[in-house]
Amino acid sequence: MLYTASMQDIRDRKVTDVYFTRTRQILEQKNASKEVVAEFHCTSLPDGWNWGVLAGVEEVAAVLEGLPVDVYCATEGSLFLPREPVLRIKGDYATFAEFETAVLGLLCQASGIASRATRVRVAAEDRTVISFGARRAHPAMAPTIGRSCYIGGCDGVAVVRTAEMLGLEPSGTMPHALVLVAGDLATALQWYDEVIPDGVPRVALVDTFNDEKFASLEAARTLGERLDAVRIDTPSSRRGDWAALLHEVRWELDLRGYDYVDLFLSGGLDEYCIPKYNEYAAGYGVGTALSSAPPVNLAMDIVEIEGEAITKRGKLSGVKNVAICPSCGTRTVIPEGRGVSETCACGERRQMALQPLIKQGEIVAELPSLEEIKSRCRQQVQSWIEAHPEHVDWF
Ligand code: PCP
Repeated sequence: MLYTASMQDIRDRKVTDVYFTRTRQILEQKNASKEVVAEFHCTSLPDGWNWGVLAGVEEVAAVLEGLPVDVYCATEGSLFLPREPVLRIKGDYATFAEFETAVLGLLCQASGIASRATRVRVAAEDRTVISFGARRAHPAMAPTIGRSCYIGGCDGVAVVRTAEMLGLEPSGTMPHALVLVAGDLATALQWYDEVIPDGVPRVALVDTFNDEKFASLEAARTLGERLDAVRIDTPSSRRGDWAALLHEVRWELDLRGYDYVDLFLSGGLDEYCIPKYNEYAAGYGVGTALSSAPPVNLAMDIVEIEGEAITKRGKLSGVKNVAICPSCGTRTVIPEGRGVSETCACGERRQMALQPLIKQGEIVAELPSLEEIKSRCRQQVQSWIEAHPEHVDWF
């Protein structure tokens, strides 16, 4: 069996920290539950990140649907900053207390992966990025991890079931195992070309037995114009000056007329090292950096009880929203319903980030498609870094 919790387990309030169960029991027995508003936000982002991207909203909606609560939420794929609320739940506390663990788990992990994927995307510029990270996480998590990677900017995912759920074609090259079992690269490549349907790119893995330069030339001679790319996954023990090796491979391929053969890189890649290879690479396979991205440490805090603004030490009380100017991009956390001007200093009408998602258990928002979410993410990150180029500060 797999040690995974089902949707039913979550809906049955079993995926909860037990102190919430006990709190609900106490409040029910004492007939003391109250109408509260709880907000989700983080006070900082992991690893010095300068922006976050919200993911996991569709799953949160599925978990909270049917509860007697109202939920406001930023649209999935939206950029957010520390201290900005991204989600708000209003209702009788006892009715939703036990969902805090699950809702945070969904948002924190998915947003961490999506946010890291945006950084990888920025680093890779317009090169292809494929999510290779399923092998670093529990297999039951592969689809949600792949979805977050895709939202954040990956062009494809390697796992078959993930691609199926997202409506994509899975992307992949060939494993070292095929070259090893075939006995040599040329045989593996010929078999691949014979068996795998046209339309699937022919990408030769060139680091199994021999030097990448000579193996790349062998691959190009073997498949000629049918070869799309070589994948260079040099073991870390042999990397040395990897950029110099890539330069050499590119040079030798070009010299012999194989300039149409792209270089696709994988193995230990992240947003910090990718810029060093952009001069040579047409694409990257990124695994651990994405699937094991740090979670965004969102917290759920009560900010209002029975209509009165109240919260714990270190937090701001009262219901809030984020007023964003679509023209100048200014973002301001404002107290909601306190008559704060809807007009930005630039004269444009500001838009509120948090919008109704669920009203008394019914999903009232039209959930955006995956492509809409991805495109929102791309546009918002692009606008943000155009306005704040100093936020791309890691390379
Ligand atoms: C790739 C590469 C990395 C895997 C993918 C994920 O594996 O070697 O180890 O990348 P990461 O380092 O970013 O997590 P393959 O080369 O396909 O593995 P195999 O040896 O099975 O062929």
